[in-house]
Amino acid sequence: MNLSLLNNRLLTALLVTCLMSLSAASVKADNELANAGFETPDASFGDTADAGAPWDDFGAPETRFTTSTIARTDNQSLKTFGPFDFIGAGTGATQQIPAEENSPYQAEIYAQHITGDALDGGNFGVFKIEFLDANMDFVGGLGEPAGTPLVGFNVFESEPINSDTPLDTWTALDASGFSPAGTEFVRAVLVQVQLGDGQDNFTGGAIYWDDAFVMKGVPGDYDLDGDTDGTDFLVWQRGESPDGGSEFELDLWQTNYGAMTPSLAAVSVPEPTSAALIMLATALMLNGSRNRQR
Ligand SMILES: [Ca+2]
Ligand SMILES: [Ca+2]
Ligand SMILES: [Ca+2]
Repeated sequence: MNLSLLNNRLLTALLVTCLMSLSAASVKADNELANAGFETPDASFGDTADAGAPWDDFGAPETRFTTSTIARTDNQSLKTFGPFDFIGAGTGATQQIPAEENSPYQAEIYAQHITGDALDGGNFGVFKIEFLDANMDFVGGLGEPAGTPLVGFNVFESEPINSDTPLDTWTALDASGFSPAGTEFVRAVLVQVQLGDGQDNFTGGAIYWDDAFVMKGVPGDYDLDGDTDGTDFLVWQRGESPDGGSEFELDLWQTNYGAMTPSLAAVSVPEPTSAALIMLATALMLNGSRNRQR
């Protein structure tokens, strides 16, 4: 085979790769949650007491869910408030999806409270993920909960939204975590807790939620930031990954070095067009240097 034909084939292959990466990069996110933006049911004619299937509501009977025109994306978000039971119970919504064991899961939601209905007292909300086995029981095992679980154990919980959180702005709540052995499902949970004094007083505030996100991340991503890079090696070395210091995890890291979850690849580095241009430029340089060698 002559060299220029080989080079042409190389160029063609690289171009195809570039185009494939372009189309892959422009697809947003493998979010595994359905109705993640709370766009259904349509609440344009008023409140609804439904969080929107396949989300399941929970909380006291006084709980109300309201799809709101305060939305981060599209037309609606989910609003939680109450329950007005004076005992500080939680109210919120859950959704569970199939999951794989021993895997990183990226989980996030956006939340805000607003001027005029701000969270006060000790009232707060959190987002979390819980890993369940085939019987829908909580799975014990790897990882430590980031906070005190409100529902079950082996829960990965975000920082709270509370009276310290800036008003009138969407704040990302991250609840990423590792699934233990035996995991069959991951359950996303958003919860608001309204405290009372046990009698007839309660403090106030509502929370708006939008754009929940759960997806399986890349193996070897031990700091759960969506990529597998040098920082993850350091986390593994310090023994802070689920099975830190193990050969198994080192192999996983090596095999997946440079990998990135599709969602992050879509929204962050590298710019797809510049990546394609760099690859094309590299191909042309290779082509040029080979031609000169002849
Ligand atoms: Ca929305
Ligand atoms: Ca990482
Ligand atoms: Ca990183």
